[in-house]
Amino acid sequence: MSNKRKTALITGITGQDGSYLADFLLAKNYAVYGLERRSSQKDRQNIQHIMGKIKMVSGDLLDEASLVHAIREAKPDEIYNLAAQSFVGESWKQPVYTGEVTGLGAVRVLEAVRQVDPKIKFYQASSSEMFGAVRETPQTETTPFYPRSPYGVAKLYAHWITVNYRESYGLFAVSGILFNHESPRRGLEFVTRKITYTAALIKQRRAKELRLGNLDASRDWGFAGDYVEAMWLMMQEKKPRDFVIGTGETHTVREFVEEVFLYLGLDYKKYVKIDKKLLRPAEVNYLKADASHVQRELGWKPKTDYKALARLMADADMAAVAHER
Ligand code: NAP
Ligand code: F7E
Repeated sequence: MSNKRKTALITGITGQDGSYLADFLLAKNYAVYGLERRSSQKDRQNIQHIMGKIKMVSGDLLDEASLVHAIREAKPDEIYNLAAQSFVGESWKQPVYTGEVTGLGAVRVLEAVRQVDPKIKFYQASSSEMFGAVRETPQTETTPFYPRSPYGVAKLYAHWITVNYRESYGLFAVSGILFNHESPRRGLEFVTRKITYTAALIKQRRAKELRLGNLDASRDWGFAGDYVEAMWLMMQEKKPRDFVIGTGETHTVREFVEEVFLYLGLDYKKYVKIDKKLLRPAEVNYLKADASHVQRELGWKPKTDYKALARLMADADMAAVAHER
């Protein structure tokens, strides 16, 4: 077996998962390249702490040629395609753009892999949003898909094109069907982070209310730092296979709010206001993973439970809000 240092290229490195994956791969002694578009936020908040250890290459999922250049420059053994327009709510406002980036973006990376070096392994960030109006519970690798948003539809295209490139061209191309995973690096537009950040503002008397949409939706929430290990394990397999990654536990948005507010010594009922503008044209009501396959086959299971996740996010936002003062 060769001991050559492996190289990874991460698209979406400035986002939540990309930054945790970069931390994880650096600890495994990978050379890490990150694809960054010109318009990326220049403070690079999530990856500031590792800027001296990773290399950035310029590129955009909308621009096939830029992906070919980036792959030629990085010469990766593994590509993790994490870049996307990832906010479900926004996907109704920008359906075509979401299709271009989140859907067709994946085939652009796959085509670039095929052209530059078909031996490069490819990981696709598939999503539990593909299950949408769920056909069975809990959801497994064989549960039929029924996406309920332009985002979910775009992810389904990316998922199936990954399967097709594996079966048509023999690429090592895999999809991780990941259920919601959160962290202090989560964007403020997603519900868990919106809750922990606003609760911290309320606790420190800098906000008076938290406006939310549907409190009854249930999600299988895990910690992003745990989930990137599953992505890597999938890429170390002999044969490319897809896996469902989740905790197997589900909670409503209301339960998450209650958990966080209680932890901070607040009564959520005094602060939460329902804002109809935050309701979605179609909702995914209930998601719950059956992740027994990944546990059995790859030995992966989450280390952080729901309560610990809510608390670690609340603690981080209490510190962040105090620091902003
Ligand atoms: P995120 O924080 O929103 O990060 C998205 C990343 O994509 C950012 O780095 C962004 O870069 C990049 N990006 C957006 N448009 C791009 C384009 N046109 N070209 C190149 N890069 C572009 O998302 P995340 O939560 O880390 O999720 C990572 C991936 O997993 C996404 O594909 C998401 O859809 C998928 N996923 C997420 C979850 C979850 O619960 N977090 C679950 C299942 C699947 P900029 O800095 O330039 O904006
Ligand atoms: O919404 C409800 C909302 O935006 C969760 C992405 O990472 O995970 C994420 O998608 C639930 C929904 O995440 C607000 O209606 C109520 O039912 O945090 P979210 P998401 O839509 O589940 C999947 C797996 C991905 O792949 C995506 O990339 O919370 N909700 N009130 C709200 N949601 C938001 N954002 N804001 C609210 O005020």
